[in-house]
Amino acid sequence: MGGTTEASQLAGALATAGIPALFSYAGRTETPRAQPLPLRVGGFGGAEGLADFLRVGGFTHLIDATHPFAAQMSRNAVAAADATGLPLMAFERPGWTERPGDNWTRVADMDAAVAALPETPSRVFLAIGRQNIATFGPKPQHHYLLRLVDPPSAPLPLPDAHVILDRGPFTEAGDLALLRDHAITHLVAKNAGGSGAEAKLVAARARNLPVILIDRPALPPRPVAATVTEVMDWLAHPVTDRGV
Ligand code: 3Y8
Ligand code: NAP
Repeated sequence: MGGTTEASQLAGALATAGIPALFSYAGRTETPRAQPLPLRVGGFGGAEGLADFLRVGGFTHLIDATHPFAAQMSRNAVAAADATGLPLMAFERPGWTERPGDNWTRVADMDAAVAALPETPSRVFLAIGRQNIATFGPKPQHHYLLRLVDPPSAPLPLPDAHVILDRGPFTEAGDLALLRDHAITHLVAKNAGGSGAEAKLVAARARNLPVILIDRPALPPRPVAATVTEVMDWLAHPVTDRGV
């Protein structure tokens, strides 16, 4: 199950190794990146739907290479692996850690991020995508810069918002220019980790901007790999070989 830079890297490795695999997107974006594997797009219909899909498809392994904030999908993957007895591996990048020069306020969730914003009207780069914009409705006094993958399909729930359309991975130079050109005073971001979304944090550090960083949602215990090699090794050695 894909949708991240890491999933795309893994797709390449699987294709190169000639390992039969199916790449799954939720269908959140209009034109998702092509993959060197057969694709399927759309939900499975909950954990049970995923379990049925895995049984019927004759799959031998389930890899959850979705995003750290794709919590529902990851929970369903654990439930479906339990229900089918299929071995599951999560492929997840480590979270970002604070560096000298960072000015971070770490918060537990989206509501805490709203609370962490000042009352004084400010200029906020709300770099969390589309799904949680309405959460920031209680602080309409700010100017919000929104970066979306696709044009919004409905009016935005914030009175003072500017939308730019862009699909990552992003660059430090590009995000530095964005913060400068939009005179951003605050950055709100998820602790996604990985390289594709990190540029904005590096740019915020360079401009001494405060960052409100949202911690990842808690997930059930599951095996986690942090590199393509770890996943490929796991695939190559069936569970019985490792006695686990
Ligand atoms: C549909 C597939 C690849 C994967 C690229 C990564 C990097 C670029 C950075 C900012 C933050 C954000 C958002 C972001 C990044 C990568 C990765 C990553 C963040 C695509 C993709 C799909 C999605 C879904 C989309 C969400 C949204 C989140 C935008 C493709 C491009 C903000 C996450 O409009 C919507 O409904 C968008 C929804 C989930 C979060 C949200 O709540 O809005 N990703 N992003 C996948 C599917 O259908 O299954 O279209 O090509 C993939 C990527 N987005 O292969 O190169 O690995 O993280 N994605 C965040 O980090 O906060 C942008 O702007 O700085
Ligand atoms: P989510 O909230 O955890 O999942 C909601 C539902 O979407 C799931 O229950 C499942 O529907 C469906 N779904 C999610 N990922 C899927 C996949 N890869 N293949 C098939 N169905 C999927 O998910 P999300 O946070 O919206 O993320 C959706 C996609 O965007 C994922 O591919 C994820 O990797 C990618 N992404 C998300 C973020 C983020 O910030 N959340 C960032 C970058 C990329 P059913 O219950 O019907 O099966």
